[in-house]
Amino acid sequence: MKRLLLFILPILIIVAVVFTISGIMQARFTEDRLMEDLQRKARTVDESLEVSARYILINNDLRSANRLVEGFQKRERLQGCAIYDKEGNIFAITQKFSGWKDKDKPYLKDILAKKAPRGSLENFNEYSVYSYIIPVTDDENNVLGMVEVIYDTSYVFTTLAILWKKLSVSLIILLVLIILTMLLIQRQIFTLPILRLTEWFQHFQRGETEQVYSVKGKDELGKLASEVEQVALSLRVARKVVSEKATERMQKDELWTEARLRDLINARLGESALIVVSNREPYMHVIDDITGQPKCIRPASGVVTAIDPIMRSSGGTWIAHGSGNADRKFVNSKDKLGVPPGDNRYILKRVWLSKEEEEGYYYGFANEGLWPLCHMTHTRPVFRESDWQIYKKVNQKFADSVLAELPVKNPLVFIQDYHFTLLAKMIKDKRPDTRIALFWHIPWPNPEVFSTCPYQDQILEGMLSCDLIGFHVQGHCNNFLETANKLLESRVDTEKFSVVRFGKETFVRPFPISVNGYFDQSGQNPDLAKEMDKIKKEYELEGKIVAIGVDRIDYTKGLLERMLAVDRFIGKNPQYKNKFVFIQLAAPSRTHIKHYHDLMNDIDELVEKKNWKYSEGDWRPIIYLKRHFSPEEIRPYYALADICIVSSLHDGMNLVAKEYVASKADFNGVLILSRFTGAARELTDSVPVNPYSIEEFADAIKLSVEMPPEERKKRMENMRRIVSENNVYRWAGDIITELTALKRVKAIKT
Ligand code: ADQ
Repeated sequence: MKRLLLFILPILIIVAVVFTISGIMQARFTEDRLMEDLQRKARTVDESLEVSARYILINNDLRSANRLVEGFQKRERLQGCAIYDKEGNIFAITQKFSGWKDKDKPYLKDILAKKAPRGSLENFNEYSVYSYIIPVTDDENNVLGMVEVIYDTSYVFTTLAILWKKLSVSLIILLVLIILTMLLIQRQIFTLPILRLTEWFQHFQRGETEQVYSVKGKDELGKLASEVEQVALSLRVARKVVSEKATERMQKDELWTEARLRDLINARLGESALIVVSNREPYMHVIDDITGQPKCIRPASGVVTAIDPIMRSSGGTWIAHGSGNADRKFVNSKDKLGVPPGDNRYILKRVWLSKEEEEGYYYGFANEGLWPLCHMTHTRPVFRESDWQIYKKVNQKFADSVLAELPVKNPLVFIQDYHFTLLAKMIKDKRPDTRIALFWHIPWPNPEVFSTCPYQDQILEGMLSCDLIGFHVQGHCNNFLETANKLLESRVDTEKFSVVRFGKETFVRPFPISVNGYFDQSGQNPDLAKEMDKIKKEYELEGKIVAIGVDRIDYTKGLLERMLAVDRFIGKNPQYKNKFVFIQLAAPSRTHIKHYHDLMNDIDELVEKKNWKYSEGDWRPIIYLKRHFSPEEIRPYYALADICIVSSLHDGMNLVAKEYVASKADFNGVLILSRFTGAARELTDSVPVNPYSIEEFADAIKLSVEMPPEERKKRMENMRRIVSENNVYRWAGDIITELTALKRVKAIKT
């Protein structure tokens, strides 16, 4: 609109100026013409009166004089006539102009002396009048007097005012016509073609290249569209070549790396891009409390930790809730931005939720309902109808956001977690051709427990719209298959590990999630070594045995049990007073939920109590660092810790256990791992622990502290081999391979 105004405004100004100048000229011309007419008329009338005036003045005939001047009284316009004697005194005058007598007229003497007529504009009362006077002489040319004709000139100005009014109306009509014409031209020449081009781009982006959406033509737009098609064709060819080369390389590579995953994705997905959906976003913009400036952080979340490296290697789009308080400042008009910041490897599309939606869907149904339902920690799930309604609404919101991104060919969506149990169905309702995988990051309970959920049918139906559902371990898969078998009308194929419902088959598979292999080695990374030294100095760790815990503050993570076990370990083994330190890095999470809030207070109190109990000089057995740490900040803690404690009461996998193993480049570390984590199935060289038994837990700490170096090394070597082989690239590769293979099976069937 601003640009249009810039274009139209100069034209309007030019037209208005030209029109006004010509108007002024026309008015002047009219005024001159009218005045000339008036003068001519006055002169003629005056001259015609001269003979009668001569007679009147010679005979001093007042009666005839009055009759003559009163002839003007009846006229419509203001007109008058005056007869003067040879002294310049009024002899007779029209009644209307009786006041004219008193007017000072110095010019009369001049007329009498020179015997020459005179015309001039004069003021009379509030009127402007034109007076024309001629001298009256006898046959010998002696002056007898004068005769004057007076005309009102106001009609000249009235005529001019009417003229200006007409000109102004014409100017306004002209300007309006120009604006309308311009708008019409602008719409025809710019807006419509741009709209057509934008629409064409949108279809083209999704791969809809049919004739219906074509803008092909000989005009400029057609040429532009044709150029874009050429670029797209080149890209397609390049992708094909990349895809073939990737397939070749894949057959050679052994260990899963970021490059190998990229090759797999290129080979399997070809032109279609991966779309990932999760609740938590991988990069969040928040206002820094101290500086007041926006900053970008990586949220403390296992899902983010796992998916980010996959997206970095595959590109594509990650759709998530924009929950940072500065998030809106960093997105484009389509709510998207390139991430990681400064090294844009994939697109993050943010979905906005109102406070009410976040409360009902995230804090309410997902985290007070499904989270405790799926974790066996004896925390009662809360199911509120209002939360469920909002949960459905938010799932639909995400489904709409996904549908807007789906390409025409081979759409592939990878959904994360329990926040989106209904999403697959909502997507398939509109786009049944979409291949959808759902990964369930938390445990799946047994059918008896799940049957307490009032919305069990809708949740299972929603999930079974997926083509593939992944859990961390076989046990969770079995629980799910059993749940579907018992609670829903469906057929479970125990050989293929699939559920068939209304002819739709969903495969259920274990995919143990992991981290991205080896982390930086402290010896090779001077920055890491420097950070470790800094931490050791700050907390006086030199010469001490250091154990570490890294968690979101969640009742499933067994944080209280861990503090009690440390307490018991020192109580049972006082020789480790002053020699053993446990550091807990703890990120506050879901703090709006009362249970989490209370847990934070309980941990604060317990740490305070236990530290007070043992404190000797500066030594405290527990260092509790309650805040969010970046992955780079966590790394030196992993690297310096002799022991890592993971004591979850129930956990789908637990990535902290794997991160610790991946960080121990010197093999000098012991992992204490709860039996109730998915990770315990793989990391069998950890020291297993039942966090419910504080006694056993304390003994496990002692065992770890006193473990001989050779045994530590051997156990860590084994665990590192497992983590490096079964890394997150393999996890993603397995899921993508499985999902794309499913499609081939279907294609053969049909
Ligand atoms: P979580 O329970 O969130 O997720 P977990 O596996 O414990 O995941 O990983 C937590 C992640 O957060 C780790 O990457 C860790 O480094 C990071 N983190 C922990 N404390 C932090 C802190 N104070 N500051 C910053 N970062 C911190 C769910 C399931 C798990 C499953 C994962 C992945 O509950 O069982 O392993 O998903 O599938």
